[in-house]
Amino acid sequence: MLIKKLKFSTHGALAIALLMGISHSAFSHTRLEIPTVAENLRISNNVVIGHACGDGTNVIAHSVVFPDGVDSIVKVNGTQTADTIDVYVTNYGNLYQKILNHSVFKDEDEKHDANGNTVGFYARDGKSPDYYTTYVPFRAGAMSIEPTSCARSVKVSLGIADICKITNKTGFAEGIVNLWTPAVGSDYDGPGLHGFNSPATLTVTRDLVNNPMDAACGDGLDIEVIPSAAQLNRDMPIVSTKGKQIWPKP
Ligand SMILES: [Cu+2]
Repeated sequence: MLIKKLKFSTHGALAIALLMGISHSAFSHTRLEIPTVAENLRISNNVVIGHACGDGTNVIAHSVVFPDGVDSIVKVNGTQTADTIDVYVTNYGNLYQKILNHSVFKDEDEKHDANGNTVGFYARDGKSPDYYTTYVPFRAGAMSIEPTSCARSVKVSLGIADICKITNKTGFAEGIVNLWTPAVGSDYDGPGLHGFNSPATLTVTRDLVNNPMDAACGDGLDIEVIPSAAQLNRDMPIVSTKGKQIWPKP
């Protein structure tokens, strides 16, 4: 990509790109390799780290959270509802597993909730340079859309941090961390930062042949499930297997 060959910082290049009318998405924010999948299909996928925190920086740690479906925010056609995700998904919970891979980050682990369900993972002790694209593999289990519902798609928003320098929360800044989180009022919103309110998502589409919608559903409903602020505050930190919180610094 031409832009990548220029010796500007990501953000300098961004300003120029904006002047040229190029979408910011051309810079490969952190996203999923496969952002859309049919229901009832288990896939291996990757979080794709598109860049670090500017020229000369490395992503040295990476933290991922999936909405747990317990207190998650659920939206229907863009509007928040009191429904739980169970209204639209028959098997929500524990759908995601880390695929072990020490090629870039030497230490990793899943994050589990009180029921032992995987609600995220972290990878650390590595270096992903600003000019590299790094794949962090995980398995996305087969999601089943509730047949009696009118859901035609379910979009799962992730909370992700690409950490270039380990700080406490007050140290979050450009050049230090990229927070790809939904802005839901958690400590990890990152207002003003590069990835503000720009989470990676995985959209599951209904299999209309094998799981047809009732005619009364019309075009159907687009559902979103988003981690709550309380969950992000609980699950975004990287805690070592010995129980020590590594990021953010306490
Ligand atoms: Cu970006």
